[in-house]
Amino acid sequence: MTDSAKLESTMEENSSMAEDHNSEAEVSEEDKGSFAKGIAAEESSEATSDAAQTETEEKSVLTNEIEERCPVSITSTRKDVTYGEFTHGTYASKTCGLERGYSILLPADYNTDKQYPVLYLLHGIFGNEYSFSGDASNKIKEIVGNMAAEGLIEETIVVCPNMYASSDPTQQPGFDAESCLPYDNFINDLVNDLMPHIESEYSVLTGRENTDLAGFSMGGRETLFITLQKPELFGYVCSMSAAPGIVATTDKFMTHPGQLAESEVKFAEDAVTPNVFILCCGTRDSVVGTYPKSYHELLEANGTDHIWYEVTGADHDNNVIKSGLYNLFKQIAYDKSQAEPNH
Ligand code: FER
Repeated sequence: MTDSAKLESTMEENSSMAEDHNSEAEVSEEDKGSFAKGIAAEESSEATSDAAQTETEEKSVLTNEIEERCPVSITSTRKDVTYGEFTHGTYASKTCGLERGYSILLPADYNTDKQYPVLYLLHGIFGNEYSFSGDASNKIKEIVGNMAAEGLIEETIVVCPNMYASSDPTQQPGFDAESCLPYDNFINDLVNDLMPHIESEYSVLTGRENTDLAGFSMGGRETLFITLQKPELFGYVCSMSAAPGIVATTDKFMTHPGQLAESEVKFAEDAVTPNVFILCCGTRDSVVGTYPKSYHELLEANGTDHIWYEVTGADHDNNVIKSGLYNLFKQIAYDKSQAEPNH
């Protein structure tokens, strides 16, 4: 049985638990891997044709239209593009009182004479700083590299932290309220420890116009939470397949006390807010279901501007990650082109 099949069968078994509010879902070690980086997606639409790898392929058109699927031309390995590689670093987290790790994707020609925008990218539950860097099928390197090579976006540094910000190195994530607290604490670690570290150690552009935030599932939930709490820090945001728990609810895994009241799921009146704030999810998400849509509805009811879209047919998987990152970068490209007509 593949990881994906096992996760699906876990989902089926657990669906009977929807009404049993006291049950805690049991998840095997293998399934934990699937949560962290998404269920392995069918890559049929990804079949790399030679045509997609030539320079004659169609270039992306700069519009602000959302495209449900990331084009194959953007996820392809192109002969004429040199891609960055992930490396690993650590920082002193005052928040946790620990040295903590992150993966970082620097552009292939990273050069301290230049300064680069930064995307902070947050993993799913049971993940760590290797969840994205260890999964080549999410095509992060290709999406960033190809869109920069096309001149759509600046070459961008991608930082993948360990989002489990516990001061107890033995604490483990799980489907209960206490085990989730370190995820909710990540906002402090990010803002007070990791961002200052990245800004001092690497040649980066600072400020909201140059700072992006995205995350998948548990990372999508914290992306939403962090953005609502600190909207002035991030110019461009994408919350993908966000997990439940922003507001109080009980799903098939656990009872969530809620990070915010429903009336708080909005930006403060006078807040400086992101230029682009995207929420998305697959229409066939077997893990978080319609929770992302419910966040969209809550934001809408509370008058908070955002873009909401669904990826038709996608599950809790890399199709959504590829789509979300592509559309985030596409919106950045469009927004920058409007702000700087000569760019
Ligand atoms: C939950 C459902 C889904 C939950 C977390 C998830 C903490 C996260 C899934 C993932 O990150 O893939 O009830 O509670």
